[in-house]
Amino acid sequence: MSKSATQLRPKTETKVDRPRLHKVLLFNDDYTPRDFVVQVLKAVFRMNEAQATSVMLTAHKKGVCVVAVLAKDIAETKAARGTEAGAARGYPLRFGTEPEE
Ligand code: TYC
Repeated sequence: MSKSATQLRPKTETKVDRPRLHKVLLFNDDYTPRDFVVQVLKAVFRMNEAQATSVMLTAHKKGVCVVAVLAKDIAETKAARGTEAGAARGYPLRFGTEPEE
């Protein structure tokens, strides 16, 4: 009696790690105009005016604010776009990323 194909086939458990999420952080500075920060948040992170204003004010008051929690590559791309948008206008606006938990 031969073993069935199912028994012969090596057991292949596919344990895929869930992609780790990264926080996008917005850092305060003394030079970037508030309105410009709001514009960048709306354009890059698809926030509405109220959301963008709230995030900008939190960064302004506390020094830093979590903008979004995203897959690593998307978080890094959006952080870079935000920082580049500021640099293109001569502002020191800075976004960063860090792994969540
Ligand atoms: N602090 C800036 C100002 O008073 C505004 C600002 C807010 C800049 C948040 C950066 O992440 C920031 N013009």
